[in-house]
This record gives sequence, C-alpha cells and structure tokens, in this order.
Amino acid sequence: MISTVDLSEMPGPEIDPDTFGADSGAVRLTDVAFDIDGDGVLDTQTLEVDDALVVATDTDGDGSADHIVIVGSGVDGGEYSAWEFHRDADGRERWECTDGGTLGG
Ligand SMILES: [Ca+2]
Ligand SMILES: [Ca+2]
Repeated sequence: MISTVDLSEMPGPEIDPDTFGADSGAVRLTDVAFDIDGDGVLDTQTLEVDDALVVATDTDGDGSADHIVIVGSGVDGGEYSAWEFHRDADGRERWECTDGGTLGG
C-alpha cells in the first residue's frame, strides 16, 4: 500500500540547471501538475532549483521528460535553454539543445 507519506518522500527529478546537458540522461518526472497540450492528461512538472525555473514535459506519457526548458540559469540568472530528449537506435540517450539565449536585454 502506498501512503501519501511515501509519495511525499519520493525524490524529485534530479536536474541541475547549471550543469544540465546532452549527457544528463533521462529525467523521471515525479509530480506532473500541468496539462500543456490540453489532452486531459497531466504531462508537465515545474521545479525551482536554486533561482532557476525548470519546466519538464513528458509528451509521450512514458514518465520521463521529453522536453525541458530551463529559465534563469547561468551566472547572472538571465539565461534560458530548451532541450529535447532523444533515444538513439543503439539505446544511447541524449539531450539536444533546441533553443537558448539570454532573457531581456
Ligand atoms: Ca497533456
Ligand atoms: Ca516521455
């Protein structure tokens, strides 16, 4: 039997906005709370890590994030980056940076 206490003690996704990159591996979502694409299935979890906001979306419903956007990382907290998860034919998992830059300015 799973109690609410057990769930609350589950570790969240391990994402370090400052070091997230191509080799960070699959990010397991633990507490999806938003339905970004409006299909009625919750798919997106947001996390605050230090001063950064991480938005992780599981588009295919397998429990692992397929898209991640990190806002507010970097030395001055003014950077954002967008990542897309890929699993190669040989099973290698990698994140591809699809967008990024500096906020404001
Ligand atoms: Ca959805
Ligand atoms: Ca997924």
